[in-house]
Amino acid sequence: MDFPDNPQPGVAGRRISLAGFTALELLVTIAIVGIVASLAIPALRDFVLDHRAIGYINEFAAAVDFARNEAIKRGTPVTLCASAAPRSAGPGCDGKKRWETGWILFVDHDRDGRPDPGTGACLPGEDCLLRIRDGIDAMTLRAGRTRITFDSLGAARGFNATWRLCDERGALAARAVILSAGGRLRRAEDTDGNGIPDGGNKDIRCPAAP
Ligand SMILES: [Ca+2]
Ligand SMILES: [Ca+2]
Repeated sequence: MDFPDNPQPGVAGRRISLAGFTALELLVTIAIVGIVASLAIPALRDFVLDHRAIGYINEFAAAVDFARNEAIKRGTPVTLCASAAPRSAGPGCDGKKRWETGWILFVDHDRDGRPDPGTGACLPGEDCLLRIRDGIDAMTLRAGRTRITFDSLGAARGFNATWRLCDERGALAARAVILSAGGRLRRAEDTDGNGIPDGGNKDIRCPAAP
């Protein structure tokens, strides 16, 4: 078999050159992707966590508003409380301040913080469950109170408190809402400008591990 004297050196040379160029391109691309990812991933993580936290605190605020409005509309006390097993049969307030486990919202005629058994049809004079919220992972919602009971005028005397929502980022990314005795909920502000919302004139604090 005859072999050519010159087995197309130009082609082989181009291949080596092409392969080298491709490898270099690949390295540069990987480096750029790495830099972009190192910048983008924390921002994306913050975006996702912020979105989740805002959605959850808004949902809590909506539940507080709903409880207050129902108390006024029905002319009877309504209670919102933390519950560790909100979907259990006959759920109740668990007496803990860990609202992230879930909550229940119910007509509470005798203001005792217990959804007393009734027909379930919300008949006049009986307690009944109005809303349930399941627990949430990887965040904490804590307050100095285990429940809020609105009276028929929409006031929450004796139940004013600050609810602190924290995730893995700690107090600097935390959110908080404050309930007045008058029954109004407002967002906690950062009055001293250190990036941490304030409740009761001092920075709120987050649990060590959500
Ligand atoms: Ca009751
Ligand atoms: Ca502050």
